[in-house]
Amino acid sequence: MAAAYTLYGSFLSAPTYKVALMLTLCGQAYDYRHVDLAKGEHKTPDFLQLNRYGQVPVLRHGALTLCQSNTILEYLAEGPGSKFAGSGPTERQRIREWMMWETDRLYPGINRTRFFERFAKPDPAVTDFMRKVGEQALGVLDGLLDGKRFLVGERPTIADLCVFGCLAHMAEARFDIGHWPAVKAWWERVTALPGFLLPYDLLPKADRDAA
Ligand SMILES: N[C@@H](CCC(=O)N[C@@H](CS)C(=O)NCC(=O)O)C(=O)O
Repeated sequence: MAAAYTLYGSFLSAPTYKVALMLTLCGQAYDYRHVDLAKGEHKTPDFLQLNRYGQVPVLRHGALTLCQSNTILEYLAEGPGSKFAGSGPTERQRIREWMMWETDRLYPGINRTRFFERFAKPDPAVTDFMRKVGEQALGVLDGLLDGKRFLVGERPTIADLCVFGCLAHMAEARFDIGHWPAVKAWWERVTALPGFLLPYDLLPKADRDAA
């Protein structure tokens, strides 16, 4: 029998990882469909029916087809992931602020730099520019995590899963987490959550049905 959720993504993709991590930490089984970005499978007419932006991830749940990883985290937090939703309107607002900031500053700084380092190899000045964006964002994150266990409140929320997912491949972009001690301490708290897995341990390289 098909699982309630089907995740379309790539094992190389940080936003795919965010959604897979959330589903896993919430104990939700999902069927997985590998989308080969190198072959352009995300730009085919069939895939564009799932995600008009031509990107992974996509999550299907019953009649709903969802894209944009951070909004998928919010969707899941309204259902089986309620323990990651934050409590009360103020915490939920702070969570949304973190997720907007991640999209605005952290994701480009870290994951564009990784894309340039690993795949695109543009003029080094381009990579250096994005690296500085990433370093600046990591400095902000480090300052705001100083003395705190998690980003919002006392418990992990989708803000932590969003920001962690964004940082998970930072070493591939040659960011050394040792330069940001509060980020490193928080990283260790997130990776200690029950059921936690790093991206390459979590995401398959081919289609996989839930057990
Ligand atoms: N804001 C989107 C970003 C998704 C994204 O950038 N996905 C990449 C893979 S990591 C992708 O599909 N890139 C192909 C493209 O944009 O054409 C999200 O969070 O879901």
